[in-house]
Amino acid sequence: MTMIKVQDEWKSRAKIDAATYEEWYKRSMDDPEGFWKEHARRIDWIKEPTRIKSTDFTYPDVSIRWFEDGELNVCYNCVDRHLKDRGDQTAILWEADEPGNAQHISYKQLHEHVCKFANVLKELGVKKGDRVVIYLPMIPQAAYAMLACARIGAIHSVVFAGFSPQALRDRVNDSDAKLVITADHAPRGGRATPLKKNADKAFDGITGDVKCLVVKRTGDETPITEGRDFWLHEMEANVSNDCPCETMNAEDPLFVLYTSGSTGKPKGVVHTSGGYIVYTSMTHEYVFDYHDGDIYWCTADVGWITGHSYIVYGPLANGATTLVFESTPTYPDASRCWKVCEEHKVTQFYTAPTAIRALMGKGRKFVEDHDMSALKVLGTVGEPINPEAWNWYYNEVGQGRVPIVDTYWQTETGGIMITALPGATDLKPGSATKPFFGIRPVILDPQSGEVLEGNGVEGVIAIADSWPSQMRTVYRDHQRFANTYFQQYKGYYFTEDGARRDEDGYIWITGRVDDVINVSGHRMGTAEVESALVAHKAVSEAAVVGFSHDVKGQGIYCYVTLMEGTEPSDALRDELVSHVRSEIGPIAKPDAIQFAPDMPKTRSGKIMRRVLRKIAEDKLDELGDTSTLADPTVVDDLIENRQNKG
Ligand code: 6R9
Repeated sequence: MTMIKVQDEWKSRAKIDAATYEEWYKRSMDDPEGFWKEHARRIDWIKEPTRIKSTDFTYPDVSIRWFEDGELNVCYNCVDRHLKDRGDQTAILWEADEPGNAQHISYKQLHEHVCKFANVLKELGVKKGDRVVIYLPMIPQAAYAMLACARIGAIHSVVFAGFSPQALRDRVNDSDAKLVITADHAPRGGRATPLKKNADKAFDGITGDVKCLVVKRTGDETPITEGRDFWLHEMEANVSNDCPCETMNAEDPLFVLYTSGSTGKPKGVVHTSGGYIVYTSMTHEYVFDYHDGDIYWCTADVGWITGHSYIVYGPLANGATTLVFESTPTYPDASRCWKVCEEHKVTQFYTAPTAIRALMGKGRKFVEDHDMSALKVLGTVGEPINPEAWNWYYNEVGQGRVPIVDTYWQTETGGIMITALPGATDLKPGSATKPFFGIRPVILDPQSGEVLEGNGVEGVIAIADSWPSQMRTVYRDHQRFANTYFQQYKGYYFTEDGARRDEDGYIWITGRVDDVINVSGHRMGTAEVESALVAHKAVSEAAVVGFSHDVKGQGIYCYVTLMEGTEPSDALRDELVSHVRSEIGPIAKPDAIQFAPDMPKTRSGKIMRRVLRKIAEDKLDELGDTSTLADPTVVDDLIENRQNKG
């Protein structure tokens, strides 16, 4: 297996070399209290914490608290504390959908925008502890809105702007939000989504007195409901640009973010203030080797955890310049990312394997001829990266002179857990490599739950002890939190990912072991797609599985049993595809729908998903034992009627 050694230049520039990594990692394991007490000082506390770590993974009484007697304000740390030394430095570099329209927002300007935004929230009746849903495209106001909530102690819940009205409505209702913040339109890739109209559809089923604050993005015609909807620019004209920061306890919630699991509705993942900001700022600095003056770009959307931790909170807490990108990597063509890197002299570029594969597929002509000499670190996140994509990223984008950090983590973990450090870790294409400080990964035997010690082992990956940015609970459902992550393997946080540790102690993530699929780096519960399908009047039963897809990583394959008397047809197939799209959003669009008169069920009535997965993958010689099926002949029909996966 190829090993790419740390180059001298990476080492000489980096804040952490191999010896420092070893030393700090050992200390973080031997003395977590001391280690985190010291590193918590990277944050400005109103009251510095004396109680550092109070965590217990014992099922069912799981409880996780960090820095619990500390007081701080996260917005202060991301904005105000930088005014003295870098007030005129760019905080947010906004690259709009149409090329050539970049805007630089300095820390001073950021402060003013955030204060005004916070005062508008107050005018609308938002108070400490209230929930605010943010449904915005990638515009600076998305960051202002998040920071304004943090400033006054409101809990934000960002809903990805690509989600449907139905998904928005569920999240507003589940979190009992007081306010929805949206924009008139959301331009992306040259086309504008009427976002406010989507929000209006969601409002049709929103229970309770919820107001709507609207950001004017394009200025195109937009319906406004008197008394419920308010324009941000109108309200901002009448508020002061001074707004004090609320004093928050370290364990006060900062935000809720909904994410898919294997069962039921998406879970509201709760992150709190102190531990989250300590850990995200620290990982941002060391994983990307961020130095003053760098221009850092993460292409994620603020609707996902990567956008929260590594576009907004981590970078801004470090006083960084963070690039906010409204467009797509292929608009107007596949050279967009490299043009932006060249124009803004981007030093760190962080994206997902699906984007890398899509760009690789367009050919090298789009990468060539761009001066990306400012680049110092490339990052990837969201799913396992295949070695071909890794090598292309390394050789074509990085010209073989820039390290790649493959960062493994989850919505639940708040920040990066397994990753290389640019000046410290020799690289292996496809491996996330080593744990970050404070992370104690274990590989468990999936059946027995036993810890597989030593190297050259494969199983599932769990974490043996807490770290500061770990999620604290599922919003309003602590039992579900304990059951989901701590019940199966007692004493561990279970990631629901498979992994192996190779002969050199390097960790390779092999993918989800539950019913979550990963489509273009977006997490999706197969159960969610199934429940959207059965909500259609023609469908009696549905089973959804993932299959390998060249660009998206995984695609969505649906088996659908129709109601008695309903005839299968291509028109119905199209209708079901658009039905799922409108229930969940475009990212959940099925790649194939197969009408299945019967499902392969065990005698106890459980659908044998293993068989469905193999059929969708065309791996017919790997079906395994089907003799325990109630009716094994069902399988032949399924094989015969396999669908083209488009
Ligand atoms: C940050 C984020 C989490 C799931 C996770 C795993 C997969 C993320 C990965 C990776 C292999 C990496 N995943 N990073 N797999 N290598 N570097 O993506 O959060 O949306 O919650 O997804 O993504 O399967 O369990 P989230």
